[in-house]
Amino acid sequence: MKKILVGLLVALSLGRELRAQVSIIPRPAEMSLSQSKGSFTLSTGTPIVYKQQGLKKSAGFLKTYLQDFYNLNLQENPKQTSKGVYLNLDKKSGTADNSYSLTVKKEGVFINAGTETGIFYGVQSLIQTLDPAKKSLDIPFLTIKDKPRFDYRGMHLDVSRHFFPVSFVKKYIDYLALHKMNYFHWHLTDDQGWRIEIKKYPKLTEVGSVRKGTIIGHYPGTGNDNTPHGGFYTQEQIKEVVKYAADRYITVVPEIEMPGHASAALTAYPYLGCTGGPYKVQETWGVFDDVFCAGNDKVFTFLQDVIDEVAPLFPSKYIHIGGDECPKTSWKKCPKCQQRIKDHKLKDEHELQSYFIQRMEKYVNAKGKTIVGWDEILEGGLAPNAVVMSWRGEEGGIEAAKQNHYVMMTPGGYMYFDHSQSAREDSLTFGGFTTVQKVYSYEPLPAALPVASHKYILGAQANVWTEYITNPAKVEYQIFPRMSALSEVLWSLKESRDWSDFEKRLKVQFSRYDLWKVNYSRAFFDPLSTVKKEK
Ligand code: TNX
Repeated sequence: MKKILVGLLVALSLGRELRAQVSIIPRPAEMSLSQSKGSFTLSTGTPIVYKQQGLKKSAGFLKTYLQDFYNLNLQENPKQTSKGVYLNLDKKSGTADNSYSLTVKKEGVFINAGTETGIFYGVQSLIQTLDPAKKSLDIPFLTIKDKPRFDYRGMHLDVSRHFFPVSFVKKYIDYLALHKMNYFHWHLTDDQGWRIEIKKYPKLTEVGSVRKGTIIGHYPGTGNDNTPHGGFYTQEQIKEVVKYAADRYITVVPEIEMPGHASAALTAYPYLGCTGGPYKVQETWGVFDDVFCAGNDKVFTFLQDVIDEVAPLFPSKYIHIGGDECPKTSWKKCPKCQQRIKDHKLKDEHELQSYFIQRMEKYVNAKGKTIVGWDEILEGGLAPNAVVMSWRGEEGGIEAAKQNHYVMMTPGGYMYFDHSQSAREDSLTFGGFTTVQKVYSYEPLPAALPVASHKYILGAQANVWTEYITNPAKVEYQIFPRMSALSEVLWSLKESRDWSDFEKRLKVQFSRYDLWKVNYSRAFFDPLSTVKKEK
Protein backbone atom coordinates (compact mmCIF):
# COMPACT_ATOMS: atom_id res chain seq x y z
CA MET A 1 0.00 0.00 0.00
CA LYS A 2 2.77 2.35 1.07
CA LYS A 3 4.67 1.43 -2.08
CA ILE A 4 1.69 2.26 -4.25
CA LEU A 5 1.28 5.60 -2.53
CA VAL A 6 4.94 6.48 -2.99
CA GLY A 7 4.70 5.38 -6.64
CA LEU A 8 1.67 7.58 -7.09
CA LEU A 9 3.40 10.57 -5.54
CA VAL A 10 6.44 10.05 -7.76
CA ALA A 11 4.22 9.76 -10.82
CA LEU A 12 2.36 12.89 -9.82
CA SER A 13 5.48 14.93 -9.26
CA LEU A 14 6.98 13.64 -12.51
CA GLY A 15 3.78 14.59 -14.24
CA ARG A 16 3.96 18.08 -12.80
CA GLU A 17 7.58 18.39 -13.78
CA LEU A 18 6.76 17.22 -17.28
CA ARG A 19 4.00 19.75 -17.67
CA ALA A 20 6.43 22.42 -16.59
CA GLN A 21 8.86 21.31 -19.26
CA VAL A 22 6.63 20.21 -22.08
CA SER A 23 3.76 22.35 -23.16
CA ILE A 24 1.77 21.16 -26.12
CA ILE A 25 -1.31 22.83 -27.66
CA PRO A 26 -3.64 21.15 -28.47
CA ARG A 27 -3.19 18.94 -25.43
CA PRO A 28 -2.38 15.33 -26.38
CA ALA A 29 -4.68 12.53 -25.28
CA GLU A 30 -1.93 10.88 -23.22
CA MET A 31 1.50 12.08 -22.24
CA SER A 32 3.82 10.59 -19.66
CA LEU A 33 7.37 11.05 -18.60
CA SER A 34 9.60 8.03 -18.88
CA GLN A 35 10.78 6.26 -15.71
CA SER A 36 14.39 6.91 -16.64
CA LYS A 37 15.04 10.60 -16.34
CA GLY A 38 16.96 12.26 -19.08
CA SER A 39 16.63 13.98 -22.38
CA PHE A 40 17.52 13.68 -26.02
CA THR A 41 19.20 16.68 -27.58
CA LEU A 42 18.74 17.77 -31.17
CA SER A 43 21.72 19.27 -32.86
CA THR A 44 22.98 20.14 -36.32
CA GLY A 45 23.58 16.88 -38.12
CA THR A 46 20.99 14.92 -36.14
CA PRO A 47 19.63 12.43 -38.66
CA ILE A 48 15.99 12.42 -39.63
CA VAL A 49 15.23 8.96 -40.91
CA TYR A 50 12.25 7.61 -42.85
CA LYS A 51 11.60 4.95 -45.46
CA GLN A 52 8.48 5.93 -47.35
CA GLN A 53 8.75 8.81 -49.81
CA GLY A 54 5.40 10.13 -48.58
CA LEU A 55 7.05 11.08 -45.30
CA LYS A 56 9.34 13.56 -47.03
CA LYS A 57 6.66 16.20 -46.42
CA SER A 58 6.69 15.69 -42.67
CA ALA A 59 10.49 15.49 -42.60
CA GLY A 60 10.70 18.65 -44.69
CA PHE A 61 8.35 20.54 -42.39
CA LEU A 62 10.44 19.61 -39.34
CA LYS A 63 13.70 20.44 -41.11
CA THR A 64 12.47 23.86 -42.23
CA TYR A 65 11.05 24.67 -38.81
CA LEU A 66 14.31 23.83 -37.04
CA GLN A 67 16.30 25.71 -39.63
CA ASP A 68 14.11 28.80 -39.44
CA PHE A 69 13.66 29.04 -35.70
CA TYR A 70 16.62 27.18 -34.18
CA ASN A 71 19.24 27.54 -36.89
CA LEU A 72 19.68 23.76 -36.93
CA ASN A 73 20.24 21.54 -39.95
CA LEU A 74 19.00 18.00 -39.62
CA GLN A 75 20.51 15.44 -41.98
CA GLU A 76 17.85 13.76 -44.09
CA ASN A 77 18.26 9.98 -44.47
CA PRO A 78 22.05 9.84 -44.08
CA LYS A 79 23.84 6.59 -45.01
CA GLN A 80 25.09 5.98 -41.50
CA THR A 81 22.50 6.51 -38.86
CA SER A 82 23.06 7.03 -35.24
CA LYS A 83 20.62 8.45 -32.74
CA GLY A 84 18.08 10.61 -34.47
CA VAL A 85 14.47 11.35 -35.33
CA TYR A 86 12.73 8.30 -36.81
CA LEU A 87 9.46 8.61 -38.71
CA ASN A 88 7.82 5.26 -39.09
CA LEU A 89 4.71 4.66 -41.13
CA ASP A 90 3.34 1.36 -40.06
CA LYS A 91 -0.22 0.21 -40.46
CA LYS A 92 0.11 -1.71 -37.20
CA SER A 93 1.05 1.44 -35.28
CA GLY A 94 -2.17 3.22 -35.81
CA THR A 95 -5.37 3.24 -37.69
CA ALA A 96 -6.94 5.54 -40.23
CA ASP A 97 -8.01 7.87 -37.40
CA ASN A 98 -4.70 9.71 -37.78
CA SER A 99 -3.47 8.70 -34.36
CA TYR A 100 0.24 8.74 -33.68
CA SER A 101 2.68 7.93 -30.96
CA LEU A 102 5.79 9.85 -30.06
CA THR A 103 8.50 8.35 -27.90
CA VAL A 104 11.65 10.10 -26.81
CA LYS A 105 14.37 7.92 -25.33
CA LYS A 106 18.12 7.80 -25.35
CA GLU A 107 18.18 6.21 -28.83
CA GLY A 108 16.27 9.16 -30.25
CA VAL A 109 12.81 10.34 -31.17
CA PHE A 110 10.37 7.82 -32.62
CA ILE A 111 7.14 8.87 -34.29
CA ASN A 112 4.86 6.02 -35.31
CA ALA A 113 1.54 6.27 -37.10
CA GLY A 114 -0.65 4.33 -39.50
CA THR A 115 -1.06 7.30 -41.83
CA GLU A 116 1.16 10.03 -43.25
CA THR A 117 -1.19 12.53 -41.64
CA GLY A 118 -0.65 10.92 -38.24
CA ILE A 119 3.12 11.22 -38.70
CA PHE A 120 2.70 14.91 -39.54
CA TYR A 121 0.75 15.47 -36.31
CA GLY A 122 3.50 13.66 -34.44
CA VAL A 123 5.99 16.10 -35.95
CA GLN A 124 3.86 19.02 -34.73
CA SER A 125 3.96 17.63 -31.19
CA LEU A 126 7.70 17.06 -31.48
CA ILE A 127 8.15 20.72 -32.39
CA GLN A 128 6.29 21.67 -29.25
CA THR A 129 8.36 19.49 -26.96
CA LEU A 130 11.05 22.14 -27.40
CA ASP A 131 10.84 24.97 -24.91
CA PRO A 132 10.46 28.12 -27.04
CA ALA A 133 11.40 30.52 -24.27
CA LYS A 134 14.70 28.86 -23.46
CA LYS A 135 15.24 27.97 -27.11
CA SER A 136 16.26 24.66 -25.64
CA LEU A 137 16.97 21.69 -27.89
CA ASP A 138 16.58 19.11 -25.14
CA ILE A 139 13.54 16.88 -25.25
CA PRO A 140 12.79 15.01 -22.02
CA PHE A 141 12.27 11.25 -22.33
CA LEU A 142 8.55 10.82 -22.71
CA THR A 143 5.76 9.02 -24.47
CA ILE A 144 2.77 10.59 -26.16
CA LYS A 145 -0.24 8.78 -27.58
CA ASP A 146 -2.63 11.04 -29.37
CA LYS A 147 -5.40 11.43 -31.93
CA PRO A 148 -7.88 14.08 -33.04
CA ARG A 149 -11.37 14.33 -31.56
CA PHE A 150 -13.14 15.94 -34.55
CA ASP A 151 -12.64 15.28 -38.27
CA TYR A 152 -13.23 18.89 -39.30
CA ARG A 153 -10.92 21.40 -37.66
CA GLY A 154 -11.20 24.53 -39.71
CA MET A 155 -10.14 28.13 -40.14
CA HIS A 156 -11.68 30.48 -42.67
CA LEU A 157 -10.20 33.56 -44.29
CA ASP A 158 -12.13 36.22 -46.18
CA VAL A 159 -9.87 37.54 -48.95
CA SER A 160 -12.65 39.50 -50.66
CA ARG A 161 -13.15 42.39 -48.24
CA HIS A 162 -9.39 42.71 -48.10
CA PHE A 163 -7.02 40.89 -50.37
CA PHE A 164 -4.10 38.93 -48.96
CA PRO A 165 -1.15 37.86 -51.10
CA VAL A 166 -0.18 34.23 -51.67
CA SER A 167 2.85 34.66 -49.38
CA PHE A 168 0.57 35.45 -46.45
CA VAL A 169 -2.02 32.80 -47.32
CA LYS A 170 0.81 30.28 -47.08
CA LYS A 171 1.83 31.63 -43.68
CA TYR A 172 -1.77 31.33 -42.56
CA ILE A 173 -1.76 27.71 -43.70
CA ASP A 174 1.40 27.13 -41.67
CA TYR A 175 -0.33 28.51 -38.58
CA LEU A 176 -3.12 25.99 -39.15
CA ALA A 177 -0.62 23.16 -39.59
CA LEU A 178 1.20 24.08 -36.38
CA HIS A 179 -2.14 23.70 -34.56
CA LYS A 180 -3.07 20.37 -36.21
CA MET A 181 -5.98 22.02 -38.02
CA ASN A 182 -6.96 20.33 -41.27
CA TYR A 183 -9.36 22.56 -43.27
CA PHE A 184 -8.78 25.99 -44.75
CA HIS A 185 -12.02 27.62 -45.93
CA TRP A 186 -11.03 30.22 -48.52
CA HIS A 187 -13.77 32.85 -48.97
CA LEU A 188 -12.91 33.91 -52.51
CA THR A 189 -15.85 35.98 -53.73
CA ASP A 190 -18.08 38.63 -52.24
CA ASP A 191 -19.58 42.06 -52.96
CA GLN A 192 -16.27 43.86 -52.50
CA GLY A 193 -14.08 41.76 -54.78
CA TRP A 194 -13.89 38.59 -56.91
CA ARG A 195 -10.52 36.98 -56.19
CA ILE A 196 -10.19 33.85 -58.34
CA GLU A 197 -9.27 33.82 -62.03
CA ILE A 198 -11.95 32.21 -64.19
CA LYS A 199 -10.62 31.86 -67.73
CA LYS A 200 -13.99 31.80 -69.46
CA TYR A 201 -15.06 35.03 -67.74
CA PRO A 202 -11.99 37.30 -67.64
CA LYS A 203 -13.96 40.35 -66.52
CA LEU A 204 -14.60 38.70 -63.16
CA THR A 205 -11.06 39.62 -62.24
CA GLU A 206 -10.42 42.48 -64.71
CA VAL A 207 -13.45 44.36 -63.42
CA GLY A 208 -14.71 42.44 -60.39
CA SER A 209 -11.47 42.28 -58.42
CA VAL A 210 -11.08 46.03 -57.97
CA ARG A 211 -13.20 48.45 -55.97
CA LYS A 212 -12.64 52.15 -56.36
CA GLY A 213 -12.43 52.94 -52.68
CA THR A 214 -13.34 51.79 -49.20
CA ILE A 215 -15.33 53.46 -46.44
CA ILE A 216 -13.26 55.07 -43.72
CA GLY A 217 -13.74 53.77 -40.20
CA HIS A 218 -16.61 51.76 -38.84
CA TYR A 219 -19.76 51.25 -40.93
CA PRO A 220 -21.37 53.44 -42.23
CA GLY A 221 -18.04 55.27 -42.21
CA THR A 222 -16.95 58.85 -42.19
CA GLY A 223 -16.22 59.03 -45.90
CA ASN A 224 -14.42 57.07 -48.59
CA ASP A 225 -10.68 56.73 -48.96
CA ASN A 226 -11.02 56.83 -52.77
CA THR A 227 -8.10 54.43 -52.99
CA PRO A 228 -8.59 51.48 -55.32
CA HIS A 229 -8.30 48.11 -53.60
CA GLY A 230 -7.80 44.99 -55.66
CA GLY A 231 -6.04 41.70 -56.17
CA PHE A 232 -6.81 38.18 -57.29
CA TYR A 233 -5.21 34.76 -57.53
CA THR A 234 -4.39 33.24 -60.90
CA GLN A 235 -5.28 29.59 -61.31
CA GLU A 236 -1.57 28.80 -61.14
CA GLN A 237 -1.37 30.55 -57.76
CA ILE A 238 -4.44 28.71 -56.54
CA LYS A 239 -2.79 25.40 -57.47
CA GLU A 240 0.34 26.49 -55.63
CA VAL A 241 -1.62 27.28 -52.47
CA VAL A 242 -3.64 24.05 -52.68
CA LYS A 243 -0.41 22.03 -53.00
CA TYR A 244 1.19 23.97 -50.15
CA ALA A 245 -1.79 23.11 -47.98
CA ALA A 246 -1.89 19.46 -49.11
CA ASP A 247 1.78 19.11 -48.17
CA ARG A 248 0.63 20.06 -44.68
CA TYR A 249 -2.36 17.68 -44.76
CA ILE A 250 -4.76 20.60 -45.02
CA THR A 251 -7.71 20.58 -47.39
CA VAL A 252 -8.65 23.87 -49.01
CA VAL A 253 -12.40 24.43 -49.34
CA PRO A 254 -13.16 27.20 -51.85
CA GLU A 255 -16.22 29.37 -51.38
CA ILE A 256 -18.00 30.86 -54.37
CA GLU A 257 -20.87 32.94 -53.00
CA MET A 258 -24.35 32.60 -54.48
CA PRO A 259 -27.06 33.79 -54.86
CA GLY A 260 -26.23 36.78 -52.58
CA HIS A 261 -23.00 38.69 -51.96
CA ALA A 262 -22.65 38.85 -55.74
CA SER A 263 -22.03 42.54 -56.53
CA ALA A 264 -18.51 41.97 -57.87
CA ALA A 265 -19.68 39.32 -60.35
CA LEU A 266 -22.69 41.44 -61.36
CA THR A 267 -20.47 44.44 -62.02
CA ALA A 268 -18.32 42.33 -64.35
CA TYR A 269 -21.32 40.76 -66.14
CA PRO A 270 -24.46 42.86 -65.50
CA TYR A 271 -26.71 40.35 -67.33
CA LEU A 272 -26.36 38.13 -64.23
CA GLY A 273 -28.55 40.45 -62.14
CA CYS A 274 -32.32 40.92 -62.19
CA THR A 275 -32.23 44.52 -63.45
CA GLY A 276 -29.25 44.37 -65.78
CA GLY A 277 -27.39 47.00 -63.79
CA PRO A 278 -25.34 49.06 -63.76
CA TYR A 279 -23.74 47.65 -60.64
CA LYS A 280 -20.57 48.39 -58.75
CA VAL A 281 -17.98 46.53 -56.78
CA GLN A 282 -19.07 47.61 -53.32
CA GLU A 283 -17.08 50.10 -51.29
CA THR A 284 -18.94 49.63 -48.04
CA TRP A 285 -19.93 46.60 -45.93
CA GLY A 286 -23.20 44.82 -45.30
CA VAL A 287 -25.84 43.10 -47.36
CA PHE A 288 -26.90 44.30 -50.82
CA ASP A 289 -30.18 43.85 -52.66
CA ASP A 290 -28.64 43.08 -56.03
CA VAL A 291 -28.06 39.33 -56.23
CA PHE A 292 -27.82 36.67 -58.95
CA CYS A 293 -31.13 36.46 -60.84
CA ALA A 294 -32.84 33.17 -60.06
CA GLY A 295 -35.15 33.36 -63.08
CA ASN A 296 -32.48 33.58 -65.78
CA ASP A 297 -31.01 30.29 -67.06
CA LYS A 298 -27.93 32.16 -68.21
CA VAL A 299 -27.06 32.68 -64.55
CA PHE A 300 -26.97 28.92 -64.04
CA THR A 301 -24.89 28.46 -67.18
CA PHE A 302 -22.46 31.05 -65.81
CA LEU A 303 -22.24 29.51 -62.34
CA GLN A 304 -21.87 26.01 -63.76
CA ASP A 305 -19.03 27.25 -65.98
CA VAL A 306 -17.41 28.76 -62.88
CA ILE A 307 -17.79 25.45 -61.03
CA ASP A 308 -16.27 23.68 -64.06
CA GLU A 309 -13.09 25.67 -63.54
CA VAL A 310 -13.13 25.73 -59.74
CA ALA A 311 -13.78 22.02 -59.09
CA PRO A 312 -10.59 20.68 -60.72
CA LEU A 313 -8.42 23.21 -58.88
CA PHE A 314 -9.49 21.94 -55.46
CA PRO A 315 -9.22 18.24 -54.60
CA SER A 316 -11.55 18.92 -51.63
CA LYS A 317 -14.78 16.95 -51.67
CA TYR A 318 -16.49 20.12 -50.42
CA ILE A 319 -17.32 23.21 -52.43
CA HIS A 320 -18.86 26.01 -50.38
CA ILE A 321 -21.54 27.85 -52.28
CA GLY A 322 -22.39 30.49 -49.67
CA GLY A 323 -26.15 30.83 -49.56
CA ASP A 324 -26.13 33.42 -46.75
CA GLU A 325 -27.72 36.82 -46.52
CA CYS A 326 -29.58 36.85 -49.82
CA PRO A 327 -32.28 39.55 -49.70
CA LYS A 328 -35.36 38.70 -51.70
CA THR A 329 -36.07 42.31 -52.74
CA SER A 330 -34.92 42.03 -56.36
CA TRP A 331 -36.50 38.63 -56.89
CA LYS A 332 -39.86 39.98 -55.69
CA LYS A 333 -39.76 42.66 -58.39
CA CYS A 334 -38.21 40.55 -61.15
CA PRO A 335 -40.62 39.11 -63.77
CA LYS A 336 -38.23 36.26 -64.58
CA CYS A 337 -37.89 35.26 -60.95
CA GLN A 338 -41.67 35.43 -60.49
CA GLN A 339 -42.13 33.29 -63.60
CA ARG A 340 -39.73 30.71 -62.15
CA ILE A 341 -41.78 30.64 -58.94
CA LYS A 342 -44.93 29.99 -60.98
CA ASP A 343 -43.37 27.39 -63.28
CA HIS A 344 -42.01 25.38 -60.40
CA LYS A 345 -45.01 25.92 -58.13
CA LEU A 346 -42.80 27.41 -55.44
CA LYS A 347 -44.44 28.94 -52.41
CA ASP A 348 -42.32 32.07 -52.14
CA GLU A 349 -38.87 33.57 -52.63
CA HIS A 350 -37.42 31.37 -49.87
CA GLU A 351 -38.38 28.35 -51.89
CA LEU A 352 -36.85 30.08 -54.90
CA GLN A 353 -33.56 30.33 -52.99
CA SER A 354 -33.89 26.65 -52.17
CA TYR A 355 -34.54 25.92 -55.89
CA PHE A 356 -31.38 27.87 -56.73
CA ILE A 357 -29.21 25.97 -54.26
CA GLN A 358 -30.70 22.58 -55.16
CA ARG A 359 -30.10 23.19 -58.85
CA MET A 360 -26.48 24.07 -58.15
CA GLU A 361 -26.14 21.14 -55.79
CA LYS A 362 -27.14 18.71 -58.54
CA TYR A 363 -24.42 20.13 -60.73
CA VAL A 364 -21.77 20.01 -58.02
CA ASN A 365 -22.80 16.48 -56.99
CA ALA A 366 -22.47 15.32 -60.59
CA LYS A 367 -18.81 16.32 -60.30
CA GLY A 368 -18.45 14.05 -57.31
CA LYS A 369 -18.41 16.94 -54.84
CA THR A 370 -20.59 17.95 -51.90
CA ILE A 371 -21.90 21.45 -51.30
CA VAL A 372 -21.47 23.29 -48.04
CA GLY A 373 -23.70 26.29 -47.35
CA TRP A 374 -24.30 28.79 -44.56
CA ASP A 375 -27.34 27.97 -42.44
CA GLU A 376 -29.73 30.10 -44.53
CA ILE A 377 -29.79 27.17 -46.97
CA LEU A 378 -32.19 25.53 -44.52
CA GLU A 379 -34.83 28.13 -45.37
CA GLY A 380 -37.26 26.89 -47.99
CA GLY A 381 -35.93 23.34 -47.65
CA LEU A 382 -32.45 21.88 -47.48
CA ALA A 383 -30.78 20.53 -50.64
CA PRO A 384 -30.66 16.73 -50.31
CA ASN A 385 -26.92 16.24 -49.73
CA ALA A 386 -25.91 19.64 -48.41
CA VAL A 387 -23.59 20.16 -45.48
CA VAL A 388 -24.54 23.10 -43.26
CA MET A 389 -22.24 25.65 -41.68
CA SER A 390 -24.11 27.01 -38.66
CA TRP A 391 -23.17 30.64 -38.06
CA ARG A 392 -26.28 32.34 -36.67
CA GLY A 393 -25.87 30.48 -33.42
CA GLU A 394 -26.15 26.71 -33.25
CA GLU A 395 -29.84 26.35 -34.14
CA GLY A 396 -29.23 25.84 -37.85
CA GLY A 397 -26.66 23.18 -37.09
CA ILE A 398 -28.94 21.40 -34.66
CA GLU A 399 -31.82 21.47 -37.13
CA ALA A 400 -29.66 20.19 -39.99
CA ALA A 401 -28.21 17.38 -37.85
CA LYS A 402 -31.74 16.37 -36.85
CA GLN A 403 -32.48 16.12 -40.58
CA ASN A 404 -29.43 13.81 -40.90
CA HIS A 405 -27.24 16.39 -42.62
CA TYR A 406 -23.62 16.91 -41.77
CA VAL A 407 -22.72 20.12 -40.00
CA MET A 408 -19.78 22.34 -39.20
CA MET A 409 -20.30 24.62 -36.23
CA THR A 410 -19.22 28.26 -36.58
CA PRO A 411 -21.55 30.13 -34.18
CA GLY A 412 -20.96 33.87 -34.18
CA GLY A 413 -20.69 34.24 -30.41
CA TYR A 414 -17.70 31.90 -30.15
CA MET A 415 -16.19 31.42 -33.56
CA TYR A 416 -16.04 34.89 -35.11
CA PHE A 417 -12.45 35.97 -34.88
CA ASP A 418 -13.26 39.32 -36.48
CA HIS A 419 -14.80 40.24 -33.11
CA SER A 420 -12.83 42.09 -30.41
CA GLN A 421 -11.03 39.94 -27.88
CA SER A 422 -10.60 42.68 -25.33
CA ALA A 423 -13.19 44.92 -23.71
CA ARG A 424 -10.77 47.76 -24.29
CA GLU A 425 -9.90 46.93 -27.88
CA ASP A 426 -8.40 50.06 -29.34
CA SER A 427 -8.07 48.88 -32.93
CA LEU A 428 -11.00 48.97 -35.31
CA THR A 429 -12.90 45.68 -35.31
CA PHE A 430 -16.28 44.42 -36.42
CA GLY A 431 -17.42 44.68 -32.80
CA GLY A 432 -18.54 41.93 -30.44
CA PHE A 433 -16.45 40.61 -27.58
CA THR A 434 -15.07 37.10 -27.74
CA THR A 435 -12.26 36.33 -25.33
CA VAL A 436 -9.84 33.46 -25.65
CA GLN A 437 -11.56 31.97 -22.57
CA LYS A 438 -14.88 32.04 -24.37
CA VAL A 439 -13.44 30.29 -27.40
CA TYR A 440 -11.90 27.71 -25.08
CA SER A 441 -15.28 27.11 -23.44
CA TYR A 442 -16.94 26.19 -26.72
CA GLU A 443 -18.34 22.68 -27.06
CA PRO A 444 -19.15 21.73 -30.67
CA LEU A 445 -21.62 19.00 -29.68
CA PRO A 446 -24.69 20.95 -28.53
CA ALA A 447 -26.42 19.75 -25.39
CA ALA A 448 -29.73 20.22 -27.21
CA LEU A 449 -28.82 17.66 -29.87
CA PRO A 450 -29.74 14.02 -29.21
CA VAL A 451 -26.62 11.88 -28.80
CA ALA A 452 -27.68 9.73 -31.74
CA SER A 453 -27.23 12.76 -34.00
CA HIS A 454 -23.80 13.76 -32.68
CA LYS A 455 -22.18 11.92 -35.55
CA TYR A 456 -23.49 14.60 -37.92
CA ILE A 457 -21.38 17.30 -36.26
CA LEU A 458 -18.13 17.07 -38.20
CA GLY A 459 -16.42 19.71 -36.11
CA ALA A 460 -16.12 23.46 -36.02
CA GLN A 461 -14.38 26.39 -37.60
CA ALA A 462 -13.52 29.98 -36.79
CA ASN A 463 -14.28 32.65 -39.37
CA VAL A 464 -12.05 35.60 -40.11
CA TRP A 465 -14.10 38.20 -41.95
CA THR A 466 -11.88 41.02 -43.05
CA GLU A 467 -13.99 44.17 -43.36
CA TYR A 468 -11.80 45.74 -40.67
CA ILE A 469 -8.76 43.54 -41.09
CA THR A 470 -6.69 45.29 -43.69
CA ASN A 471 -3.27 43.65 -43.39
CA PRO A 472 -1.55 40.37 -42.40
CA ALA A 473 -0.38 41.65 -38.99
CA LYS A 474 -4.00 42.38 -38.08
CA VAL A 475 -5.08 38.90 -39.18
CA GLU A 476 -2.46 37.47 -36.83
CA TYR A 477 -3.63 39.73 -34.04
CA GLN A 478 -7.21 38.54 -34.50
CA ILE A 479 -6.40 34.81 -34.64
CA PHE A 480 -3.77 34.62 -31.90
CA PRO A 481 -4.26 33.36 -29.26
CA ARG A 482 -7.87 32.40 -30.05
CA MET A 483 -6.89 29.85 -32.68
CA SER A 484 -4.72 28.05 -30.14
CA ALA A 485 -7.80 27.71 -27.91
CA LEU A 486 -9.90 26.51 -30.84
CA SER A 487 -7.34 23.87 -31.79
CA GLU A 488 -7.69 22.34 -28.34
CA VAL A 489 -11.51 22.44 -28.50
CA LEU A 490 -11.36 20.48 -31.75
CA TRP A 491 -8.45 18.13 -31.14
CA SER A 492 -8.30 17.24 -27.47
CA LEU A 493 -10.47 14.98 -25.37
CA LYS A 494 -13.44 16.79 -23.92
CA GLU A 495 -12.61 15.41 -20.45
CA SER A 496 -9.15 16.94 -20.56
CA ARG A 497 -10.37 20.46 -21.25
CA ASP A 498 -9.20 22.53 -18.30
CA TRP A 499 -8.78 26.29 -18.49
CA SER A 500 -6.22 26.63 -15.73
CA ASP A 501 -4.01 24.00 -17.34
CA PHE A 502 -4.47 25.61 -20.74
CA GLU A 503 -3.62 29.02 -19.33
CA LYS A 504 -0.20 27.75 -18.21
CA ARG A 505 0.48 26.30 -21.63
CA LEU A 506 -0.80 29.44 -23.32
CA LYS A 507 1.95 31.43 -21.63
CA VAL A 508 4.49 29.11 -23.27
CA GLN A 509 2.57 29.45 -26.51
CA PHE A 510 3.10 33.20 -26.30
CA SER A 511 6.86 32.56 -26.38
CA ARG A 512 6.23 30.41 -29.42
CA TYR A 513 4.41 33.31 -31.09
CA ASP A 514 7.46 35.43 -30.28
CA LEU A 515 9.69 32.79 -31.83
CA TRP A 516 7.53 32.84 -34.98
CA LYS A 517 7.61 36.64 -34.86
CA VAL A 518 3.84 36.84 -35.24
CA ASN A 519 1.57 39.52 -33.94
CA TYR A 520 -0.87 38.49 -31.20
CA SER A 521 -3.30 39.96 -28.75
CA ARG A 522 -2.07 40.37 -25.20
CA ALA A 523 -5.61 41.06 -23.96
CA PHE A 524 -5.39 37.84 -22.00
CA PHE A 525 -2.78 39.41 -19.70
CA ASP A 526 -5.00 42.37 -19.05
CA PRO A 527 -7.51 41.73 -16.24
CA LEU A 528 -9.73 44.56 -17.42
CA SER A 529 -10.16 42.83 -20.73
CA THR A 530 -12.42 40.29 -19.07
CA VAL A 531 -14.86 42.97 -17.98
CA LYS A 532 -17.88 42.78 -20.21
CA LYS A 533 -18.07 45.62 -22.64
CA GLU A 534 -21.10 47.87 -22.23
CA LYS A 535 -23.05 48.28 -25.44
C1 TNX B 1 -21.90 37.84 -41.67
S1 TNX B 1 -21.23 34.89 -41.60
C2 TNX B 1 -21.50 37.41 -42.91
C3 TNX B 1 -20.32 38.02 -43.55
C4 TNX B 1 -19.79 39.18 -42.73
C5 TNX B 1 -19.78 38.80 -41.27
C6 TNX B 1 -19.17 39.82 -40.36
C7 TNX B 1 -21.85 35.07 -42.98
C8 TNX B 1 -22.26 33.86 -43.60
N1 TNX B 1 -22.01 36.30 -43.51
O1 TNX B 1 -20.64 38.41 -44.85
O2 TNX B 1 -18.51 39.47 -43.16
O3 TNX B 1 -21.12 38.59 -40.85
O4 TNX B 1 -18.96 39.30 -39.05
